[in-house]
Amino acid sequence: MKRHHILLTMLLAASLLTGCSGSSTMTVLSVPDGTQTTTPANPPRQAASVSYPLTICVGYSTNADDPRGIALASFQEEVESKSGGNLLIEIHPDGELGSDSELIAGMISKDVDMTVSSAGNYALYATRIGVSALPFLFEDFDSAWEFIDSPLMQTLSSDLEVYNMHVLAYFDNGFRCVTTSAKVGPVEAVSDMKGLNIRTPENQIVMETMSRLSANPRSYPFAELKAALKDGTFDAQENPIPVIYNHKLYEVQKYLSITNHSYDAMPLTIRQDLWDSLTPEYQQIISEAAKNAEFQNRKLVKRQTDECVQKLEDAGMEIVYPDLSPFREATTGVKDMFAAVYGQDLIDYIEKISADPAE
Ligand code: EAX
Repeated sequence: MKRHHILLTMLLAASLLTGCSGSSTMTVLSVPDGTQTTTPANPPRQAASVSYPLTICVGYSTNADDPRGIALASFQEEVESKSGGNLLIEIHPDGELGSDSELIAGMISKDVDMTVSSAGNYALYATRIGVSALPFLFEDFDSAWEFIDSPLMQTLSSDLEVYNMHVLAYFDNGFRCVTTSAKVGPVEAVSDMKGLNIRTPENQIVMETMSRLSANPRSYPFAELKAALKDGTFDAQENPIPVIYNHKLYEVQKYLSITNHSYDAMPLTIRQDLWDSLTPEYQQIISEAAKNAEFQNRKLVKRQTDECVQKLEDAGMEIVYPDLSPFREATTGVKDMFAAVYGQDLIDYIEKISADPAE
């Protein structure tokens, strides 16, 4: 725990010095590609006006078989029963309410009440929350969860509040791997990534990682991805093994290369103004249900990561285990690029966790 306190102090001190998010003035974060995002001065928080029974709409981009869909179904059951039907959870999978980036924008415009998406997708707004997606940052789930569950991550999560998002829990998507079509063949070495026509989420860190590997990344909504792979719009995509299996991407992709190039934490968020309007009792019901759903989600993602490689092979995919050292080497520049935003201390701290996770 001591480790967390030291860095938390450093980070908080740094944010006070640099007026990072949470200050009452406008903060300009110059993100590595030269564009600038501004953290708006904290508007006075205006709680929504609500009446009960209250329906809360949750939107997400994958199907209901995905571990996030299964966890949200449990969340719905627990919240509705514990609130005696005063809180109703309406779930919209498959991008019904929009793509990942549209869902997150919907939280700001108050068109969406809750969503769950990759941390790197939220980084379009709260840049620092994307740190966990840096390439090859975590070796395994335990070190990833040690960081994600640290008090430090709570500090980074609060960067979203100024964008009207309150983080309830951190679901898991797993470690992202590359798949390719029969047409282009397997990715067995970095050289096989050159010019690869690969789809990514609208996630700056993943796109930069693919670019550093000399691929040709383009973002595209997940709900339309399978059709785009089928018609040849893309030759490749990258997603964690559970996503590949639960969306039957083996029907349109021949090869799976176990690159584990980016850990994909997934903040489960609720509109801050809606959260602020809830009674302490209802906040507690939602918090507890979110943490129980998180536990279930992580267990399922870890299990499917272990079990589904064989299932994908049985379904006809060829599994490739490339030597990852050249991939790590080629992508170290992404960390350097973002160090300016995250602070080298934060990156060093996370790498230390990864090197020797707490027992
Ligand atoms: O898991 O768009 C993506 O590739 C994301 O990983 C999405 O949440 C599906």
